[in-house]
Amino acid sequence: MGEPTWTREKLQRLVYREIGDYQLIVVSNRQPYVHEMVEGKLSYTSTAGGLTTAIDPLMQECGGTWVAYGGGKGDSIAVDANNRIQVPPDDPSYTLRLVWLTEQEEQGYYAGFSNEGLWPLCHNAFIEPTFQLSDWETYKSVNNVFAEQVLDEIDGRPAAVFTQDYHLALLPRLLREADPDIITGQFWHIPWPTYEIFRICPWGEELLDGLLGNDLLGFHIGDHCDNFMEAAGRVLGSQVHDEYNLVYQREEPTLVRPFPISVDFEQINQESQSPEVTEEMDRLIEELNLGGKVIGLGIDRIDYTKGIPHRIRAIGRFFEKYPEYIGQVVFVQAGVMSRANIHAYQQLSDQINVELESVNGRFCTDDWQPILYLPDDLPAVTLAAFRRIARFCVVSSLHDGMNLVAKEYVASRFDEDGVLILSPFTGSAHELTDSVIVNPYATEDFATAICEAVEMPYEMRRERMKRMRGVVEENNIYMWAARLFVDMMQGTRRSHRPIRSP
Ligand code: GDG
Repeated sequence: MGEPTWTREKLQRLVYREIGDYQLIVVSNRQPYVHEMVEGKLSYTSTAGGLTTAIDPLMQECGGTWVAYGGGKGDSIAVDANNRIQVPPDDPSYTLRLVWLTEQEEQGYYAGFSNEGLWPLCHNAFIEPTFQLSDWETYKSVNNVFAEQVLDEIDGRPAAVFTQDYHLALLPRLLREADPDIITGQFWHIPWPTYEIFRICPWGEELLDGLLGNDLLGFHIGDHCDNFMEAAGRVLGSQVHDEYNLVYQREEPTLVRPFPISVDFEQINQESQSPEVTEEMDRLIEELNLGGKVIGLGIDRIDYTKGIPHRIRAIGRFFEKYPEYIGQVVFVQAGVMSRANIHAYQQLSDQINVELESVNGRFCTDDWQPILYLPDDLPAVTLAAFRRIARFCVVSSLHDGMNLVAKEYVASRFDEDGVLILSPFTGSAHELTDSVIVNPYATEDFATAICEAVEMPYEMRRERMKRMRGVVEENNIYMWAARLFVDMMQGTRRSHRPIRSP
């Protein structure tokens, strides 16, 4: 018998038991809800991306405060005098506290050091990282701004701070120096590179030392933990105990463990059965002329790590190799543009357009287009409808910490149909072994994999989808949160501190 499935209620009970008098503070760059002024009226949107998908349901259950950068035009109007607002706006259950940054700070810390430096450094996508001293200085000062805000929120009370991602690598050390009693945990949502790559970073020592201010540091998979521990040992000379996953820096331990992130299986499963989704399916099939066709689907933030040009090339090759499918298969590529002010992303956009023109130009007929490209922030109901319409979903990342799109597709297929084509360079490929796994660089194999997905008999699709659904149902977001939470609260340093009972 496997471990029983984790639910919101079970997680809530666990948090209640473990948290005692500690307040839970989540810190991330991106806020879960952005406020905008539309025609003089305040409105909000929930932000796209893996982080919000994973942490928002956790905070809705646990309460506490989420500290994040307020980047929306309506944010300063929405908050109270202490820069706080209760969210989700429609059914408030936790506090969002916003941090304000100047344009220059956002440029240097976010676009610069985080996304032109760390992001390409951590992903094997052959985009050269750029490291500018001024960006690094801004990154350090913004991490200090976050630390001040978090300490102000804590106000000397017992607190557990759960930091997200690569924008805030220096925060845990700053918190620890200010108050060694704060419990610190961090989850790194992207891969950690090998030592050979990591040492490219001119400020690698400071980054590692910052992260080793954590009691607990989580990555998606064991390989990333191993890479991190090796870097700590070789760059910083920290003591590394591989057998216990412990790194000692300044004579204090950090537990480094894999926690494969996931999705809210049950919610996606339920939502995808709603009448709204069925209506949306009918609308899309009608409007996009998809009736009677086999539909393939990609949903991605438009990012060079997601292998979108590789996917389009493979679709082109598929129609070349299997011309009997011309007019029969339509590939829908959806997804939201991101980081559009960074040169590498503008180049990617141009490259996608060139690849699209090449495939659509070659194969288009009077009433059929092989690839429909919808680079918009599509509403959740539309994405849910596409997942149900799609016979197969393609995730072709060149490198990806986990990839939630793959798990969302599986969770939404309550009909137990559908094929997932998945890159081996994703964290998800470690769990979703019943997908069709294919190297996105191997165009020929990729085209064959698409054909395999199109032709896979119903019984086989069903068996494989059933097994994958079992995996995602079991290893859901609540299990991820529960394991992280327990390790953070009961970590090695924590053991000598009293747990205050509720
Ligand atoms: C990072 C790591 C890791 C996409 N387009 C739209 C939209 N989405 C949603 C998807 C999914 C999320 O965004 C993307 O999550 P991923 O996991 O695929 O990727 P990253 O954003 O790169 O996330 C990744 C993740 O953190 C969590 O740790 O898995 O490896 O890179 O939920 O459905 N949502 C909406 N409109 C869109 O157009 N509303």
